[in-house]
Amino acid sequence: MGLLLASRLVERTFIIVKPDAVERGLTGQILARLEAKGLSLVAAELKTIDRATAETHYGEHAEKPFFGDLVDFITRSPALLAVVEGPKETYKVVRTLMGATNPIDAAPGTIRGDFAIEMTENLIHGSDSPESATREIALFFPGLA
Ligand code: D4T
Repeated sequence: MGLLLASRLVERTFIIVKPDAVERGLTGQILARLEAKGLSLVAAELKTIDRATAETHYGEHAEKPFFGDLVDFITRSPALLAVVEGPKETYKVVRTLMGATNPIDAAPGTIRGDFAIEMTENLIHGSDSPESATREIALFFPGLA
């Protein structure tokens, strides 16, 4: 009974191993960090994101000066789209492993802190809240939502 209840304490979040990471052959290392932490892969697909989906995904940044570059970047070559699962606040676990958005500020030991140096090319996306995770999983993996 206790085990059954514990197994239900799960939360899913959405990640993108971005084109720069796939191009640099870092996909395995990035996924290994998430798995070593205790998160499980629920779904994964390697694909080039189309512009319309990228613009929807990054809609909150539509008015920002970096929006065009961001969409060009995220659609330029295949990315690994994935859903990962863990305990409560899994989105936060992933964000902590990712490190600060700007790799200059990302702490050593984080994915961005160890492998990235430029702002746009920051290797990984992770949903920034459970609500964002629900929205993003529905956008990229409609069959799972
Ligand atoms: P993502 O969404 O890719 O996981 O990144 P974050 O959640 O850590 O950061 P964000 O939404 O603020 O930024 C999205 C994406 O835009 C790039 N970016 C951001 C950029 O190129 N220039 C900028 O000034 C900012 C703020 C990097 C990540």
